[in-house]
Amino acid sequence: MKIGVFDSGVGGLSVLKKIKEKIDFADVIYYGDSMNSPYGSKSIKEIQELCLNIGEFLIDNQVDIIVIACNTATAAALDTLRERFTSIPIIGVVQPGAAMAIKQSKNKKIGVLSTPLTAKSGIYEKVIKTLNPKYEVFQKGCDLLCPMIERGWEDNDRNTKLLKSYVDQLPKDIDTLILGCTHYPLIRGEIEKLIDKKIVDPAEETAMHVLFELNKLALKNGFKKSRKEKINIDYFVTGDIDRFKKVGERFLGEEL
Ligand code: DGN
Repeated sequence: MKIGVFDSGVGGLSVLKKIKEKIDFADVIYYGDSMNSPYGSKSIKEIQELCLNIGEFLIDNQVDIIVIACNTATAAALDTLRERFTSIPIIGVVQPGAAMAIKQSKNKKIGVLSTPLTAKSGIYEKVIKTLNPKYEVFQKGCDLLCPMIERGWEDNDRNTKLLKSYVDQLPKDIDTLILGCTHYPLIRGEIEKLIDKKIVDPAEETAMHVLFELNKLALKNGFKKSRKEKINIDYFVTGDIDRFKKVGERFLGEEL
């Protein structure tokens, strides 16, 4: 079986990391559209077109499932991809993250840090309120975090102040915070130092959803799920490969 994972660049590697921890019987094609990164500053239409092309590429390469390992791309293009490609399951990171946050939150007040586009789309609020209208959702778009994380986050006063300025714009009484961008797990420790809330990383729950869908497919199609010593991952990158490798290794937590 083969999983297609894509992102605007390296961010999705933090999702791939969790998939690798949970799934040892399927190979992966990872598509990093780093030439067009960041998606956060593009229009919804542009992101949809880029994602449709990537979807076609992955389907041509016979993947059994597609994972949109990017909150921004999920917000802009999940529905578009599901409408166009009806033959395989397509999973975004938002729904799994939202469902996990609902399970975690006791006072029904959830905060989300994300790119400005994800925040503006209101996708977390829409999905959470569809699951349970009693929850309140507060989204903050953080325009500067992605490039800083890619450059390598430096733990200094200036960066802490900036991060704090974003966190402080969320209401004090939320009890759960979603890391609504696949870059943010890399600074989870720094965020935790500033805010004493339950933290939800949608990547973890996304990996569980992928496992669930693959099990369903295996049952339906009679596929054998043979455990592999090491799964095969093919990387396709539209931008600079050396940079992808260098930055991506921090996201994946191992050599690329
Ligand atoms: N990491 C992506 C996300 O989860 O939204 C955003 C990356 C980007 O395009 N800036």
